[in-house]
Amino acid sequence: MKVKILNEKSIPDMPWESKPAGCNDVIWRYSQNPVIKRNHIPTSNSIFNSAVVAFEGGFAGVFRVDDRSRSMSLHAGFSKDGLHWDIAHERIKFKTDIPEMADFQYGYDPRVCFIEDRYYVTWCNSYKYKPTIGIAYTYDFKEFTQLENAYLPFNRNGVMFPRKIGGNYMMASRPSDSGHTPFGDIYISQSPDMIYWGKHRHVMSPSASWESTKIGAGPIPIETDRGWLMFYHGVLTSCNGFVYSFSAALLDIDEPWRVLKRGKEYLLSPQELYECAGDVPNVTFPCANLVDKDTGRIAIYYGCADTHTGVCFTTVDDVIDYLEFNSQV
Ligand code: BMA
Repeated sequence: MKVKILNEKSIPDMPWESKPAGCNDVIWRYSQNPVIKRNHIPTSNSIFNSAVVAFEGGFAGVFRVDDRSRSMSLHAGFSKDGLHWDIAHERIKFKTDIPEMADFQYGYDPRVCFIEDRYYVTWCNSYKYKPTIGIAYTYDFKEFTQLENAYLPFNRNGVMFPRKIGGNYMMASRPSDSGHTPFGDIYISQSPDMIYWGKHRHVMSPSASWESTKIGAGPIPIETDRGWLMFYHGVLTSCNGFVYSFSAALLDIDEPWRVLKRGKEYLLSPQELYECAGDVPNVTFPCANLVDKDTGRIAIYYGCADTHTGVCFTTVDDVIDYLEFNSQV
């Protein structure tokens, strides 16, 4: 490996498939996609933009499940191999001593980030039916304690960094509106205590055609000796509506709002049938990555057409090599 990965675990048994012969892409799909199909549990209409982590010798996750009344909520799940999942039929009921936070309407698009001694969940949480970023923590994926929302509405795609930087927790987010927002930049906000978030810094605006409408952080950024490697989604508005693809950026280690490299092109876009057809066509939406510190292998979990969950693969070296020669900045 050319690039050194910092602060990640060894996950020798994480999902992996080698790049298919003749494939020139930086990211390639798992041959058995989608790994979680829409009706995986009896109550689900769809299971898609979801977050998984290595946990106790296996894997655990928080899944976006839209049920058959089309209510959106988060469910916990466990897996031995990261591919076959046992997902709770009931939604997560967050414990909280903040009455305003207990008023559940909907929740979606979770991310899970291990920081210090526990797993933090961030997600798009409704507050009086308006989306903003909720925060909770868990030690065991059975009991979840909810904290204050990070921001005022409207906000989406809250993605934490896995350690304090310059004395503060850091979270990327994308301020938005109440609907299918036609704009969106990535910002980073800072907090000394996971409650008060401020010192907001602008990171990136939409730029290239594939991401010209809006962009949002995807999985938890990966710390390397070249900077934070962060996958992010970008949206193009076509005659037929939004198209969600994703690429990668490299951010400064100490001031992650400084963009060092940024992909010129998408690295994965909706092209397979399960990404192009579903409840919302033409969506590939990454929410998690597993990274093996020893080999640099990455498995990305992504929502497919707001319907199923897929997995795709790359390596830290492959992505950073790509960015080296194909950067917008
Ligand atoms: C975004 C979010 C995502 C969804 C995407 C495409 O605004 O709602 O959950 O995957 O739109 O529909």
